[in-house]
Amino acid sequence: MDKNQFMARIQENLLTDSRTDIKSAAPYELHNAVARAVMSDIAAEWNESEKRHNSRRRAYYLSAEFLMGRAVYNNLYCAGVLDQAKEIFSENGIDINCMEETEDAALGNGGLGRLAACFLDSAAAHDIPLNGYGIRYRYGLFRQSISNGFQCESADNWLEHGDAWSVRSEKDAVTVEFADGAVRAVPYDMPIIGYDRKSVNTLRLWQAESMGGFDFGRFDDQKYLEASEEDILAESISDVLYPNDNTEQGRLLRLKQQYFFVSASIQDIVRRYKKSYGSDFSSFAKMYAVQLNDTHPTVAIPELVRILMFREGMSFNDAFEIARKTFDYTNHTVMGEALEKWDVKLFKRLIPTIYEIITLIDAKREKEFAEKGVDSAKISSMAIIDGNLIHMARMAIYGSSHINGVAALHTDILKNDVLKDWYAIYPERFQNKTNGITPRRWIGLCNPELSSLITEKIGDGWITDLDRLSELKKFVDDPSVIDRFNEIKRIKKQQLCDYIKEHEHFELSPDFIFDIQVKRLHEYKRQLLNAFSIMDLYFKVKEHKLPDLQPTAFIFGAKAAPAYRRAKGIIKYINEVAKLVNNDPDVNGKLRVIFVSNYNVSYAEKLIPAADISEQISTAGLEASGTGNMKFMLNGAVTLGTYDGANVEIVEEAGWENEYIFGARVEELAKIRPNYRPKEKIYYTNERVKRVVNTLVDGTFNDGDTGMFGELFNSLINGASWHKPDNYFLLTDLEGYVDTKLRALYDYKNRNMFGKKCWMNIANSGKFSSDRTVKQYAEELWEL
Ligand code: 26Q
Repeated sequence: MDKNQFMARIQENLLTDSRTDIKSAAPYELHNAVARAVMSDIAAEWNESEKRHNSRRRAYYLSAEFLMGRAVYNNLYCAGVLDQAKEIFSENGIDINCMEETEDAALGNGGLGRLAACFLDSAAAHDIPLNGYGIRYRYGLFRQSISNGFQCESADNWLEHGDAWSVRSEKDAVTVEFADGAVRAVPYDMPIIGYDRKSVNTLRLWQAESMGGFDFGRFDDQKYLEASEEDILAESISDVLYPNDNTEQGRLLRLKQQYFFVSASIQDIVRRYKKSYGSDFSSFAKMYAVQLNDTHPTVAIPELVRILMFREGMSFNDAFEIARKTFDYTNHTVMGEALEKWDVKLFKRLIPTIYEIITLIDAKREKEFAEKGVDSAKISSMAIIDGNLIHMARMAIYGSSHINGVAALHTDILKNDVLKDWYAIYPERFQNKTNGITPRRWIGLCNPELSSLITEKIGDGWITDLDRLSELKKFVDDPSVIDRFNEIKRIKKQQLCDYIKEHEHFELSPDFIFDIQVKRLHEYKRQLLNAFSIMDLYFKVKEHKLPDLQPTAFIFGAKAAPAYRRAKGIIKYINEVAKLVNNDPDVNGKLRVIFVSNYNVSYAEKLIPAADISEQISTAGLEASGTGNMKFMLNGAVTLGTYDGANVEIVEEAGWENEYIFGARVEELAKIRPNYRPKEKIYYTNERVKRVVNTLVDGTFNDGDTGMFGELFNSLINGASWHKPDNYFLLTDLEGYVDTKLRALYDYKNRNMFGKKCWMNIANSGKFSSDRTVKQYAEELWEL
């Protein structure tokens, strides 16, 4: 559509849907009018893509989370009409940024959900037939506000102004059966607009509704609440996203959510198969590949078996063979507390048939292992049904063709440690697929200034072929190019300052170094280590031990799971550090600390392009990959990080001289761990460490009498009933961390030298495009 048609469509939509016009419309009305204009513009291409993909082998991505973020700018950009939209808005005296007040689909917690969103974008941009299946949560990840330094949560009502980017497909609704009754699953389809309209794929999200609906009998008996009871119970299934990241919580409703969306999706895929290929299922695994995004959708394996057996009349063995060929499983974590295990009783109560099928699967496994000569102790220690628990990862491995880790180091840890027994039996099933991020959202859209510079230097092919960024290397010794990069970085910092001033009421200067740590709050990600390092710098600045330090702003953003007490204590601690530092006139010209509230995808798009230093400081071995690290790299920040997850590959690509790596490695920690006594060996003997750690308990700070800081102190020094002291090795790494951080801060003073490091990060970031990742999935797993 050209600009005039676009304008005409917007006007017509405003008039018919909102009875208004462009001059007097509210931001959300503008948003909806623009969205519907784009939707009608792409409608034919959307159908055409679906048809084209249906005639060949295709893949489905099953995920409990899709962290899509705001759709409007991305969709305008990928559909190639963003500039037109900007013109239309400015010609009418409207700031296109006004639509930032609306719609931001946070249907995911963090890395795993955002990865799913990046994969969908990449597949569509390269015409790879990949569709997503998930849950249409009524409320996404909670909104965070900070009150007196504490996190407060409120509901994320993302559908408040409607859902202009979805199409409800009533005709494809299916029934999902639970032992205590059935519910209706109604699909909402979102178009995934590939860059330059290469193809338009689909994200299908299921909403739970009641079968019967409103009960007029009860209403007539004046039982008004009971009349709606069935509706409320059914709808509760897709009500809210569980706000846990990397922890397992074996709740009934969570299991209901999983089976609900999985059963609906598998029924949908089977229906499609029958429509295209008839009732002979021998080609099912030839036509479809289904990727399980962690274990959350793993009931898909017994669910497909159930449907093939009880609806299509197949034998268990034949059905299971088809399932095994169809599914692949991605593991995203090595942390014990995140590995899903479900109570047998819960399963039996909710989905008894699925439980029966799992017993058949486990029996088959035992037989197969015995035939392979696995000893009987191993056969039982690897049980899918182990005592009163069902191990979802074990079922996922046994019932899949492939299992993959998400970075090279992570896959090695799976093979040699966490899943070594499984690797011994099925070495051919294990693969690595290093994560990636979509360059469209994570530079093209969020950093148009840097994108223009790159395009000026190497042309515009890089946005869908990110390896081409390596052509930037030849400009590294051209000071005028580095100067321009530095100028752009300053512009992005200024933009962030303006945003933070408006939203956090906090003033920051772009002359400061921006050192940023944004990610979910978790002990293993070690935001507390970062806060400790700032306290160490604070003491040094006060004692005039850091002459000519370049002023530095430490920026944090993180949500803590609402029930994760320690994580919430860490947020309070960071805010206490911020208060002390920012209000101390002896240091606040050199150091500033800010915790931004409600960190989400849209905030990330503003923070990441403004960073000089990217904090990636997880305990070695525990961050499976990380993907924020890649976003910072692509936008020209250096990594200050441990040798963990994809940081390992970032250093490999960019060169050691362009990153700041510190801390104990996986092998060292394995040696230290058995006899680690941080209190005796570090705390009592190292005054620098002691002074910083003591700020938790020596009255420097106030936790509002919650006891949170005392508990954090104890977790480090004394441990707890369920873990040893300092199990994330903050004390081990603190000094090396601060020293490395200082090296980076002093290096920054040489603006050309530091700018070159940033430039080399951009030039070497090609590997971390999710285009590369998705192509590897397509070729090496799905065989598309
Ligand atoms: C499980 C059961 C019940 C409730 C919640 C959960 C749950 C939810 C989300 C468990 C784990 C998650 C999320 C995990 C996650 O985001 N992992 C991250 O995945 C990224 C993409 O591969 C990696 O880059 C990160 O390193 C990894 O932490």
